[in-house]
Amino acid sequence: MKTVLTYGTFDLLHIGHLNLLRRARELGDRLVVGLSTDEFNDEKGKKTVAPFEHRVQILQSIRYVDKVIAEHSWEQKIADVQENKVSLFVMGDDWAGKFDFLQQYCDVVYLPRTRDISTSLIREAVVSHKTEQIIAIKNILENAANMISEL
Ligand code: C2G
Repeated sequence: MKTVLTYGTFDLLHIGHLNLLRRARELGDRLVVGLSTDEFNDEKGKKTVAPFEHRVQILQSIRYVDKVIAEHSWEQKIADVQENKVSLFVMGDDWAGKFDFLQQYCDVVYLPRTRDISTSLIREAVVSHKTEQIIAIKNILENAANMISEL
């Protein structure tokens, strides 16, 4: 039984996350995901939209994910590898080299990130859509005010 381990925030789940989870799972027989808690994301300086409990349920419903554990700190990875009898640690290559210290406990692989998608891009798209809506409403109100003033 080859167990694969990966970590992440997985906020506003998107195809980049799914590609990573699928490829990680395909490298073994089961996939354990260390999911960053809201408190740990504060420590990472990462703002999230979905709370930890929602992100847990979403990950648990993905067919590639066999087990979700909480990621509370940077220091828990060695213990997680040992407790879960992990053979392979996988991360996207934006983390390349950062977790090579795990090589004395298991194999370490960095997979290419999926291009042109990220949680921040999604957030920006929502904000710009909202801005367009606000501008459209403002124009409608101005037109209405002009029509009323001409009555
Ligand atoms: N990812 C990807 N392609 C993207 C976006 C993300 O392959 N377009 C990968 C990342 O490389 C990471 C995983 O998806 O391996 C989860 O990404 P995040 O939720 O952003 O994880 P991060 O905040 O980087 O947390 O201890 C490690 C940290 O918890 C990693």
